[in-house]
Amino acid sequence: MEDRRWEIIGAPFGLGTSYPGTEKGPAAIRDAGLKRIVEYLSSSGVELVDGGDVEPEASRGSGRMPTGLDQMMAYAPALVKWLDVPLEAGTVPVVLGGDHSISIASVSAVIRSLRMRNSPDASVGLVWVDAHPDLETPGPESTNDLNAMPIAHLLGREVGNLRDLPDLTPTVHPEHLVYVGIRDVVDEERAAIHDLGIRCYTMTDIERLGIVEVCSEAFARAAEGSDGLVLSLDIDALDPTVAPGVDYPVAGGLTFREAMVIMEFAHRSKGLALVELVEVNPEKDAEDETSKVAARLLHRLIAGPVL
Ligand SMILES: [Mn+2]
Repeated sequence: MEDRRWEIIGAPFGLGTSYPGTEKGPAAIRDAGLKRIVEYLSSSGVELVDGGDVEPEASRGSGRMPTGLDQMMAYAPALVKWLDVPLEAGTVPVVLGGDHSISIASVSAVIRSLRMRNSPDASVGLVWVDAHPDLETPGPESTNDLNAMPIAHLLGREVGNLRDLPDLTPTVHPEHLVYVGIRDVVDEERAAIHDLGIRCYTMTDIERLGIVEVCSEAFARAAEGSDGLVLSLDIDALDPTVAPGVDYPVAGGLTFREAMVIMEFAHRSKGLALVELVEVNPEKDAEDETSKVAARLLHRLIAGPVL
């Protein structure tokens, strides 16, 4: 993919989680190596720019449940609008979270753009790499944090009144969604995954099949019948010994090597439309280790396989 263009875009929105810190993710990842990577790669001929941050205006602690709903209602149109520009130009945005609720806007932006450029019923393929399915809906069983709900919204379920915003009405078809790395699932999510027939590669599947086979199947499945591909990587998919700076660490996650393979597969995907790396929390990190891991993974994504 020698002719591909990339644009880094920070989405320092951390209001969809009860823990402070993920809003500092973009700055921490840049400082932990991404800045140097952008300089190095762009000086060696890669079409790569850092487009800066899309700052939220809202603040924490006010508004309706789930946590961050009103703040996302205010932020999503701004992020969608910002992403429209590179998407229209065929540039691949690399979005730095922020908490995972930003996908509500970023994935919607991709679907809107595909529909404007291709056909009105164009659809997106989504590879969601995460310890959690993020398929909760508001209710007594839920954490009621918006970052546990982006997939519920994207599949068309009711999450507050997010669907009132015209930017956020497009949906992902369940057959175009593939989970990788899942290992912490609540009852509501288990039922939805089974009811909707969502393809899900748990950590046990990765152990059984190997990461190369899982990626071959996952990227092919998400691409099949869809018009563009999104890779959404929650850094908590990695094992907490590798990436400790997250809000909900779950033991038994991806190795660094496995995450590198995922990045190489994304690099090679023909229809790659957008990549996001979310949930780095510098306040919970140990000596910026998680930010460094994120920067190294983004390097591999953009530079591609070593040979
Ligand atoms: Mn997530």
